[in-house]
Amino acid sequence: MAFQMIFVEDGMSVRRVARFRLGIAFLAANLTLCAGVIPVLNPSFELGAGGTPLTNSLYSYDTTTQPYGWTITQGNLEVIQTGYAGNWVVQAGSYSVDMNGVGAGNTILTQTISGFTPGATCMLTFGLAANPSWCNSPSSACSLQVSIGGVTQDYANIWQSVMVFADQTFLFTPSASSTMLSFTDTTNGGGNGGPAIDNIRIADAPSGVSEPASTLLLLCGLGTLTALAKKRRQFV
Ligand SMILES: [Ca+2]
Repeated sequence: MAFQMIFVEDGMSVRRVARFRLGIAFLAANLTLCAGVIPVLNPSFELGAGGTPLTNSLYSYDTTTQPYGWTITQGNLEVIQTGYAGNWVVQAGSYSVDMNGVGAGNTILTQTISGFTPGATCMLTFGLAANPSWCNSPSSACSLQVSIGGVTQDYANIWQSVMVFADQTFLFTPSASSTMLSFTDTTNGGGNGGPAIDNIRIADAPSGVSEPASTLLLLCGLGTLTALAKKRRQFV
């Protein structure tokens, strides 16, 4: 309110005050953080149904046993221990997920994540690799689609002759306190192996990282403030 009064006293019009308030609103919206670390159940796929420790297991959408905290809504997947077949690795713990179990393809793995501040920008981080027995050349590359908080990211040309996980990240701004996280194997052709995931994390975005839409809004806010500051100097 103090800023508004100063500008009005300097001869600012009601329209300019409104624009200034809009700029402040844009800035406030884009400075809102994700409320720290958002908990993900069984984020590293170390637990089976009921929270018990895993063994190498095939999980399907139509079985009652699902990885703890997660729901397979289509197809099937495998939770695989490091060292399996002599070439399987993990990013954290002892297990990671092969998004294609046996032949089905297009497996969808979901978890409803809660604890968000609506409108706050968060960052999803996950380890991504390829099953080196199946996705091991450009012609047999696999693909994955990841969705959360209204943002969908596609990862194509996933292939590795030697399996190694690498972090993938993207920003999203949920509009509600809970939102669905989903991983979909979008590889064509089925097979018995696909993209691999592990170590799912959700937290505040590091400072200096902005999603494109937020950046645009932030620039609009800054542009409005800059223009008004110039106008104000003219009145002083
Ligand atoms: Ca793991």
